Amino acid sequence: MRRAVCPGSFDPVTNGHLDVIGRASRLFDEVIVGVLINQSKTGLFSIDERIAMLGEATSGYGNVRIQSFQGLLVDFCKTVHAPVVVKGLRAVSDFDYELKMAQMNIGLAGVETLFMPTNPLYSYLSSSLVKEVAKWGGDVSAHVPDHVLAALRQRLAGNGAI
Ligand code: COD
Repeated sequence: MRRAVCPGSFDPVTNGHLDVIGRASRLFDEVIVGVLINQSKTGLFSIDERIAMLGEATSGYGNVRIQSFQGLLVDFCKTVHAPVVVKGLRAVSDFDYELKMAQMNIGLAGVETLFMPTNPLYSYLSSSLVKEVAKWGGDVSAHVPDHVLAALRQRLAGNGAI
């Protein structure tokens, strides 16, 4: 079975992430979306909330599983028996950082990285930007699925941001 991991923070999942996950799901038998548990960073959404949002957004694919992980990505890849990581590349600035991680990951454990050029529709999109715009009441409805938009509105209203 050809299996790949799409890793990230997904706080929250955007249409840019989903484009890469969807394209990976057509190339591999199974795609495991790995949600990083980062102890040193508090997100807007909990890990369970991110997993639930990803699960709903990818329920139509049939071959996509969502799992959280802690520690090194290469160890997670080993645990789920995936020799390949798929990453989206938005810009040259992404490439600089991603290349170093890819080289480290192959050196550490022989885990390969496949880079997918981002869909130009989403090349400027990041979870941070979506949160920033939503926080100040900007319209992010074109950038996230409807259920993520609803969760953002609810969370930010709860924070007194909108
Ligand atoms: N278009 C296309 N792709 C996109 C877009 C977009 N608009 N936005 C995001 N992506 C893709 C990118 O490939 C990105 O890498 C991925 O989605 C996840 O994005 P985020 O922002 O949710 O997640 P990050 O960048 O915070 O995730 C970083 C990792 C979790 C992948 C990384 O920190 C990691 O591997 N950590 C584990 C610890 C480890 O192994 N460290 C050593 C690395 S050598």
